[in-house]
Amino acid sequence: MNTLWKVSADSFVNEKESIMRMGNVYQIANGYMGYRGTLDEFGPDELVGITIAGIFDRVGDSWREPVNAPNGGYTKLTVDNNDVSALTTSVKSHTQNLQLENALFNRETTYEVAGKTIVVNSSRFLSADTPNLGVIKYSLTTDKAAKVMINTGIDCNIWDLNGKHLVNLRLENRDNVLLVHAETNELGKRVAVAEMIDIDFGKCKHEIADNKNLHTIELETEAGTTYTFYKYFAVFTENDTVASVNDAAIKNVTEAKLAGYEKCLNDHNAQWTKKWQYCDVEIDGDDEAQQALRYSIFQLLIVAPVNGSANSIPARALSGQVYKGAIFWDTEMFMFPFFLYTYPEKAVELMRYRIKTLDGARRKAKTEGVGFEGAFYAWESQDDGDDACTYFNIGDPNTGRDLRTHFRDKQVHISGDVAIAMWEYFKLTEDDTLLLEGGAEVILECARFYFSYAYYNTNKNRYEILDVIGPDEYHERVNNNAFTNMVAKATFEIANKTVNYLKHKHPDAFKTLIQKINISGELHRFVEAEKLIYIPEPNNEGVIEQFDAYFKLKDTSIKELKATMIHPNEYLGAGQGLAVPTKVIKQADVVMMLNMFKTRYSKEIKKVNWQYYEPRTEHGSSLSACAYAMVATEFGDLDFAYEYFLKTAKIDIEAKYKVYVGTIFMGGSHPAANGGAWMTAVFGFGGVSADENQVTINPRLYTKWNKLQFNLVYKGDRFTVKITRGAVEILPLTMNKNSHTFIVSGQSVVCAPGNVVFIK
Ligand code: IFM
Repeated sequence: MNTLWKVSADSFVNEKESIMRMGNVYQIANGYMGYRGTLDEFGPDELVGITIAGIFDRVGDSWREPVNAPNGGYTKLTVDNNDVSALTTSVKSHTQNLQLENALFNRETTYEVAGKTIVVNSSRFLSADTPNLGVIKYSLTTDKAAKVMINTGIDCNIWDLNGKHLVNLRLENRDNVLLVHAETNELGKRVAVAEMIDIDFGKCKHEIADNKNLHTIELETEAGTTYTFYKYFAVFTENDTVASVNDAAIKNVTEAKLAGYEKCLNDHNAQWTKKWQYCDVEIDGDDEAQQALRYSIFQLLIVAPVNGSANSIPARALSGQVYKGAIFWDTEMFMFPFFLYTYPEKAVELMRYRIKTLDGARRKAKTEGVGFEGAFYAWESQDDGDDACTYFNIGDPNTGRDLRTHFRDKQVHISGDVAIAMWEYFKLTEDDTLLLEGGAEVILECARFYFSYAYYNTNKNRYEILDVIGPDEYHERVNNNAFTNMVAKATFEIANKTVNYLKHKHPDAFKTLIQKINISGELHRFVEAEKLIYIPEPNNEGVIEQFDAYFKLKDTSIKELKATMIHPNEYLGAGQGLAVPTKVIKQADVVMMLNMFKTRYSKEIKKVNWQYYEPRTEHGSSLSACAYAMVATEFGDLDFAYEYFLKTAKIDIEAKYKVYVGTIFMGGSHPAANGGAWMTAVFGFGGVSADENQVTINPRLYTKWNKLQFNLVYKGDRFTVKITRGAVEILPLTMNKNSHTFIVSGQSVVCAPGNVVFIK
């Protein structure tokens, strides 16, 4: 297997921290659920987690979080009455790898048990073809005859951060299909896991022990013979549109077993072939960048929502319950562009999720602060759109007290982020069904929210947005954050465009919509606000002030600031944080704005602001590096861009990230940074941008790279773009429906279906 298509380890480190990080690196997922990269015999203490997308639960006053399913992938052996586990048995060798081409996790462990050598192999995948299904091939070989007992089935000891989420667990055996079914604690939603094995050796019994529903297989092994069996497990919840989750799970595993391992794997592989055809990016001349970027893309592909689910992608993907499984602006601003430009059928689900949760956003607007109009999306959004973010969202490790944070009530840019993504989808796909399905309503409600939040400064004849948090979360309750004001302006602009579009193209739908939300008397306000909203402009040196009076803050270096920390996990923001009185910022803020609104700012302004803010940015959020990388490509410092590109691209493959903020555990994967890696490659080094008229490519190939090749979808048609030094080749698919204009380094070309275009 090509090393650029896999990640691998050749030892097992028996330490909690390592097991936790490996669980993230080697996770597999299929949009429906994620399965952490843990070993077959592991349990909750090793953070085994099968996290189900889109189903949440709350226990007592603890945080609401996604539900982890009972582990249908569990298998443990005893050899001559000795338990065999990488945790307790002598491990002679261990290798594991994750195949990126098809999301297959493999492990091989050789143990020494009572003078005998036993080799365990297993491969697992979560079907990309049948989302509820997981499949495992498990083999064992002993070097001498041995008495082996295999315990395999469903482990109901579940790792939860704030659980126990499943109540009334019932463990059954229905004609050799093991079934565990239960209800969620809060809403009583039904969850079922079924498991079946395909085994042709040993004596098989059913047993319930230690909260596990098991097949126990006794076997006298022959020296050197390999014994292989297959496991099929299925997870269903009440969110699946099935009459009975139990019956659906049983049916699913029964059919899978009948089809057999090879067929299940082939169907799964076929889906993966398609995913990579749509989404791969090739970098020639730089294996490190290639592998990290491909791994980042892989991370996005495994968590792309199941078609028709209207689910979105949490900030820690499906790597566990961290960050409450919540959806942040990370999705729209950092992940969505990847899907929009490569896999729009997934981008549309992300947007449907925001339509589905619009009522939650309306509830939040009404109840937050003095009460607002329109849609104020949840900072941490779960299934119903209500905000999972608490008012005291971070614990102080010095005092043990919870800190008042204003992420929930003041990070108002979230609504505009949603509106912008919604419009981008329409712009680049020309598909207006999403607007008609509720997307237009989302946009208008977001504009309505900003209008009700904005303050009209009569002296200055301008609208201002006061008392907010911008992307830099270390400075709370600031006025006129440049980023937020720009996002609000863009929202008004988009709302005005939406109105004009619907009025002309879909007058009936327009009428129905404005009646439904009773907004006709307010539309003129959006036109006025678009014009009159205050946008902080560059000062004489060209620097844009991040918010009112930012320039008056103390200029301390990050090093100096950090030297005064009492605790390594201490949070630098909130009320008393060390960064609050200083210019030290957590993450890209003005630079994020320059990246989002590229065409509004010159190269010089980008450079000046990058240089001003970069030394003051802690990059304390994984969202920061890619913004700095992309803006650096814009003003031509490709070495800086590359440095930040590697930071964002390697975050999850290297897994060296911090896992605590304050007292909060947040060890999981970083799909926003993964999306940032793709954006830096394609938008940054590839110089790609698109609007309703054309695709623009201004290549900025990094010195080390010989070729950058990627795939794009534009208005439903697909293209491969190859950038080499001094040349660009565009390959439109033969099955494309239309010709499209590309502007390559200022040269306009028409790309007709099947006609390769070469530009020197
Ligand atoms: O959305 C981000 C935020 O910008 C910084 N803190 C972490 C959140 C989730 O990734």
